[in-house]
Amino acid sequence: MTALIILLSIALLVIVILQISKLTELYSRIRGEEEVELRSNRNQGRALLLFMIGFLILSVLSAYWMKNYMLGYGPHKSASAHGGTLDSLFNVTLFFTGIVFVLTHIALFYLAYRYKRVKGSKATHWSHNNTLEIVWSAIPAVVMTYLVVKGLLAWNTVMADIKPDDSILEIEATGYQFAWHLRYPGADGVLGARDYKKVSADNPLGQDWTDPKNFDDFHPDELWLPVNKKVRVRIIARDVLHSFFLPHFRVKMDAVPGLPTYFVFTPTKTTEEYREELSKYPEYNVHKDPNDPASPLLWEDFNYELACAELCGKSHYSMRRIVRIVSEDEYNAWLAKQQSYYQSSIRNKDSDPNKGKLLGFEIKQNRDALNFSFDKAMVDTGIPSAPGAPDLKTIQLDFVQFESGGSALTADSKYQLNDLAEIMKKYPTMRIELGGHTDNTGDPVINKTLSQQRADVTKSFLVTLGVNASRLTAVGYGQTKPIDTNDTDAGRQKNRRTELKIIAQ
Ligand SMILES: [Cu+2]
Repeated sequence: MTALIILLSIALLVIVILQISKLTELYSRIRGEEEVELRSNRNQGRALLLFMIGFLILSVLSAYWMKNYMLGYGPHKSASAHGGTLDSLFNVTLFFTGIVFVLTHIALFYLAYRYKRVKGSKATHWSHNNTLEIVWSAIPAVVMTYLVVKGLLAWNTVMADIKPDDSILEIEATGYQFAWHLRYPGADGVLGARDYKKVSADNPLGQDWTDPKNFDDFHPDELWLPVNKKVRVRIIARDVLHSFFLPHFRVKMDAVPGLPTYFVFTPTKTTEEYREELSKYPEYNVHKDPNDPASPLLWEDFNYELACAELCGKSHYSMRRIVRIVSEDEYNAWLAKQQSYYQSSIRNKDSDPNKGKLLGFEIKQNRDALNFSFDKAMVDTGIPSAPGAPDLKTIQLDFVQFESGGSALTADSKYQLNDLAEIMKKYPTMRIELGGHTDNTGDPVINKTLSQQRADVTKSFLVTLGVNASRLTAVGYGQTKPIDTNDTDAGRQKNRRTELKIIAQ
């Protein structure tokens, strides 16, 4: 319906214009051609003047009207340390181009009015004027030099890389069609190595799993940064050109396939502080959905965002990611919740080159777990508080293992035995029993002998680590004390174990 009305209006307008031009033709035939032309010149000159005044006033008014929505003005002062430099550079440029904008428009329309054709007047031919040439070459040259020098100085400040003694957080953003894949360095503070040849379905960034620095790297959905901390972002593209854009921080850098780039910046305003600033402006005190008074106000709903500033394909818009600037404490709490990509998605899968090997971080996790068990056991009274309550004085040595069928310790067993020796030093009066256990496959007598040999080997190893033999008792229980069913593989595996019992504290 609307379309039909628009079409009809256009048709009517065309008819009106045709009729007017017909009228003018008739009129000029009556009044004489020249007279009509002069009159039309006069009218057009005046119309151009009117247009100029309206246009200039509206240009200024619309900028004023929109000022609280524009980056750099109102609540949108830069939220990064370097942003102010760029904003002031922008304002200086705006000042000069603003003057040129107003002057050229006045000249354009006023001259069209002033030098309209008048009866009897004749144009003068004016071929050259040295003074004018000098003036309109020199003024722009001086202004341009000033802008370029100021811009260069700003560029050098903004684009400076980190200094060797800077304390920074280095993260990585990889652009691909159509998202930003973020990577954080984890507890070691260093991003692990990557190689594009290793990119696969379960390794989207091509991380090299033989590099231990990759073990704690994690891939969050949102970009969280602590306020007032210098951040260096490594920017990478996996397919086409993208552009890493944080408008509120005046950060923008292209992500170029095959050419890693970076940007260093320091966020200076938390998300909360930015919202608070927005809340002071009426523009941001309206509901997100104007028809729903239950929807949040615009300032409450505000979040910083990471966008892609390169039109990279049809789903380009979906590259948006939320950015949160938080206090140091909130940041650390968030960090503690993040899971390493390697540990949650790769570890001990077929694609893990370290499958079956004990890694440094696991040795540490095992040590922490063993210490925790002892801490609990040493404060325990030994009297079970409830029937079926776990016996805290009995601790499984899950990482003390033997070559299959024999009594030789596997190479990785030394880690947990070392930890145990340390604990024995910490509690010098403690005495323990080392118990060897098997599952029920094979002959019970042979099983008992094997478990005794294994317990003895464990004891001897601890003695070589400096634990007095009198504090250690080795007992082979064979298959007599299963802790799980012997009917399944998993159950049998649990039953084959080395267990220690605290006999005296
Ligand atoms: Cu993109």
